[in-house]
Amino acid sequence: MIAHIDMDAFFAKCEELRNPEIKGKPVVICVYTRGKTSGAVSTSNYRARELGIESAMPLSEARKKATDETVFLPVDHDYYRQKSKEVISILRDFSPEIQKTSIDEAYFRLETEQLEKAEEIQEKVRKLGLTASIGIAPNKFLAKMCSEEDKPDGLRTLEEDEVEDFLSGREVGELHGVGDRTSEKLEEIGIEKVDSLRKANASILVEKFGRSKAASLKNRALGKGSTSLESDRQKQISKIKTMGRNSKNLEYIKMELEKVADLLIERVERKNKAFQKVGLIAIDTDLETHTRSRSLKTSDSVQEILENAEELLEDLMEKQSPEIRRIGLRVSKLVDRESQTSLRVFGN
Ligand code: TTP
Ligand code: MG
Repeated sequence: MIAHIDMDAFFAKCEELRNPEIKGKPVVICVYTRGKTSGAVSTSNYRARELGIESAMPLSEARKKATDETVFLPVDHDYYRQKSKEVISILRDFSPEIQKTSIDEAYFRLETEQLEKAEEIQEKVRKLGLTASIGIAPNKFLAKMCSEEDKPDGLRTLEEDEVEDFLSGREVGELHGVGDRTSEKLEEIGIEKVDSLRKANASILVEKFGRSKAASLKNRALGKGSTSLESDRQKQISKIKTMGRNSKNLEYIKMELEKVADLLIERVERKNKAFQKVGLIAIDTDLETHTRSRSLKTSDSVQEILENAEELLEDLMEKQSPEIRRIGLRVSKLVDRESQTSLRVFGN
């Protein structure tokens, strides 16, 4: 079984923890843009949500809904990251395999005594002064949906034989991973409910979405999904591509390298990582692999990857001058990067 943990009103709870005097009041965490006059709501505690103040709302609107006792505070990512680490370290005592997916969410594997372990985790989180909701299910996307079911401080488990009931009657948009655009497109072909998606004609889905997306939609409706965790202890991220043509020409290879770097940095960003080592991988026309690497100060910059990789490439070409067929890049010694959540309020 896979478990998913999602902290409740995370940033707001963190602030309540260090400012006990605001506990019980509506609390709004803000990302300010110009001075303190404009910005957006990062999150709000449950009291503020009762007033209708929610994530991503413009501050001007939030202020209109606020009562006199409502507290507005600026985001402090460093502090929340610290608390996030404390939560993850609780999980480590219960699970060998953890995939952190954001500052307040993680998947983890629970092989035995799932319910007891989840309760213990929640208890330990409460002792930190925070609360978490946990979902336990046969795969990741169901676990994620379960963790949202009984928020806050909720615990929901779903057995294999309950999956169909759990999903049936829901709108397709309630399936984790099915966004507004996909829901709209499904509606265009007359599919609004999970039940109709489950029974939908495969060829119509393929025509509308392409083979791979159609399959993934169908699987979601059937409650099937991935159980593999990309452990956050992942050691490296790499990307390699076959060049347009085999070459010994430095400028040409550098051009291909830039494309690889663009793809690599996307992965690095998606995983919210920074790195301390850059490596070059070159496979020549005899299929021999050449590697070079270099340590650096913590970085998350594509420019830095490229500058270092180009020097490594120059060195390789100068010394061995192989005819290159495939070129790749690797970053390793990964560390967690600053959270990107503050950007999400602006829809990025
Ligand atoms: P969420 O887990 O979506 O929200 P939450 O933890 O505040 O509340 P819930 O109890 O519903 O889980 O996001 C985690 C943190 O990410 C949240 O505390 C603040 C931040 N965040 C933003 O900065 N912008 C956003 O648009 C959202 C949704 C979250
Ligand atoms: Mg949360």
